[in-house]
Amino acid sequence: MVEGLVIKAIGGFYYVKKGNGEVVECRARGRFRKENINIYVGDRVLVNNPDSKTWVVEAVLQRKNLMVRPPIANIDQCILVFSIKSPDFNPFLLDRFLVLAEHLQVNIVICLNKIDLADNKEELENIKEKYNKIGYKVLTISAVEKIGIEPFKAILIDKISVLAGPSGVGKSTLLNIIQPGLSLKTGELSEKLRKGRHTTRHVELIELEFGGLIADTPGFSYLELDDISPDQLPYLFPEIKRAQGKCKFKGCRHFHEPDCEIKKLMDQCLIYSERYESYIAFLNEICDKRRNLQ
Ligand SMILES: Nc1nc2c(ncn2[C@@H]2O[C@H](COP(=O)(O)OP(=O)(O)O)[C@@H](O)[C@H]2O)c(=O)[nH]1
Ligand SMILES: [Mg+2]
Ligand SMILES: [Zn+2]
Repeated sequence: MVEGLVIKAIGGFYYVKKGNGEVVECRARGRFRKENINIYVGDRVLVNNPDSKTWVVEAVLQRKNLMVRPPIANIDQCILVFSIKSPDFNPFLLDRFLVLAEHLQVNIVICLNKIDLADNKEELENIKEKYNKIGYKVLTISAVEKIGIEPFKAILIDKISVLAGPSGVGKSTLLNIIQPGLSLKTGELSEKLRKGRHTTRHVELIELEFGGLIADTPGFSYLELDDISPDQLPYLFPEIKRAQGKCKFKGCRHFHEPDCEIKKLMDQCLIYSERYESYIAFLNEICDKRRNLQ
């Protein structure tokens, strides 16, 4: 038996890259279904070819994390791509992606693409400063003018990364630039394909020539916060997490409670009000949903 990494899954077949670099097409052991064992892209598995023809996944090794949509295991980092224009930068949507990535407990890098379309440098700098202060690494990129490509490649080396972000921000364009020959569909063509009835959507880790693996994800316009509890939420905002425990009330949700440290920090402009607005909006959303389920 040898260890390998699942890099693609389609219709019951798993493509496993073995230690020697060879990729083999595998089936799962029949008992997996009975035992409710799933195999995901990103899983480290043990494979075997008993009859020296067909390969079989014999075991799934313990995963460090699992993203649900799209299903990918053992992610090292989420690369959140947003554009400054076309579509307009949406801080609330970015916060939603950030909270979900924090929940996965992976490294996070924000990439601001299409800086060639920015009206002014100041707007760009302000966004960058905001997320830097919270604690996030921010890369500014123009895929079209090939600005910021080398730092973008550098963060991907030898990691398993997931590229996420709204549709149309330039994710596929960026991948095509760092990996010529990939020829991912971009722009209108990809939109048409996405809406086509016969396009199968499968998850795949792309091997980068310079080392590392990356998964492109379909553009999301909306993401559910289903798996996050109201008590977890403050810990998914790094600036709120840093001040946890400093409020008057133990278990303060930083909403209507008096003597709330988070609100004080916001009044002193040490926490961005937009971020607090996102926090409250998400808190309400999560609480409403839970009430409706009761
Ligand atoms: N002006 C400008 N347009 C870009 C840039 N990057 C991508 N685009 C365009 O944005 C559109 C959507 O890109 P695409 O890669 O398909 O976005 P995706 O949906 O995130 O994969 C395409 O028409 C690209 O040519 C950029 O840096 N600047
Ligand atoms: Mg795309
Ligand atoms: Zn509080």
